[in-house]
Amino acid sequence: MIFDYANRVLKPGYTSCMGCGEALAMRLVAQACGNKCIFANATGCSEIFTSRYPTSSWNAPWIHSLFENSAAVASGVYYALKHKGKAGEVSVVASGGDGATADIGLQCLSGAMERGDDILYVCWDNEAYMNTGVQRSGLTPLDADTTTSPSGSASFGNDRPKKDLPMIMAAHNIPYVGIGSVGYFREIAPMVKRAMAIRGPKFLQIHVTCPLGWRTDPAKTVDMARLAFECGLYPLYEIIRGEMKPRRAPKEWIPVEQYLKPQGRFRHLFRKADETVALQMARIQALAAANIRKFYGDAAVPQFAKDAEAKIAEAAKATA
Ligand SMILES: Cc1ncc(C[n+]2csc(CCOP(=O)(O)OP(=O)(O)O)c2C)c(N)n1
Ligand code: SF4
Ligand SMILES: [Mg+2]
Repeated sequence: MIFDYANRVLKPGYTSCMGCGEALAMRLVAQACGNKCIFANATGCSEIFTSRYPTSSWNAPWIHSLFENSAAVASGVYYALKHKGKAGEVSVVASGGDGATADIGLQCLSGAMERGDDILYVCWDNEAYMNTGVQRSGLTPLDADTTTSPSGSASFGNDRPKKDLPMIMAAHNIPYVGIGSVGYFREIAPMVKRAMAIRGPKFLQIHVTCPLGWRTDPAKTVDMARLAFECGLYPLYEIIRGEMKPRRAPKEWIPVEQYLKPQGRFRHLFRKADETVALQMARIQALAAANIRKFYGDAAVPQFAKDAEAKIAEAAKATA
């Protein structure tokens, strides 16, 4: 059974948008953690849609923290439990969106991981500050159109590649780092269970489709997240006690266009077909190629991705 409907930790009635990947992931993570758990939740969509005053969907102790400090709040709860001799009995889970985690809360998160606090931190990565109207975060992908990285005649949108947050977390030498996806939602609960079986600091990042910010069909939430993995732009893996375990590769790697085209945030890349756009698309394809090579070796990189890398190298030579 993947879901115990009779004993839900996150109960129905929350007010997320239709097809919200963050809500699906949160429901599965909460259920896998169980209600012998104390949750600290940074502000952001997940906090807002589960706790609309005066109601709450939480069937477990839950604390609303500030935007930047859910990891510090979770650490405080852990030390209080430890002081009372209950640290092994009740687990502590902190969470936040990509903005809360990779940008504004990174210092609190780093501190908790460095101290070795026995908490699980979960980042809901929908790739922008969605709750306040789709602003760019450090986890927004290259060329995504957001309100603070708008595409237009002078710009292809967000001009920086996504920050590699999981590797920043791995650099803290913590015993568990995991990257999951709502595209493979059945794998989320087992990942949480593997993490929770380990004492010490644990970090889980889940790729969650946001139909509002990505401008995608709410019925395609799972499909979209799958395409992100299948094109190589969103690698999925676990690092357990230092051992890297990439998710098994898809049967075939697909070109990044198949993932980007159905999304309104990348529509500007498909409006016209000239050399500038082709080069930009090659840049994105090259990011996917680098990911595939990093986790599965050079032989796994498909020819079309190698061609994109060659195109970029050629363009760089021409401008040198
Ligand atoms: C210090 C501070 N700055 C800004 C805000 C406003 N704010 C609340 S939620 C939010 C965006 C959250 O983005 P993210 O963490 O990615 O979560 P999402 O809504 O995308 O799930 C912002 C900017 C705040 N609450 N506190
Ligand atoms: S804006 Fe996005 S993340 Fe927020 S509730 Fe809607 S679909 Fe979910
Ligand atoms: Mg976000």
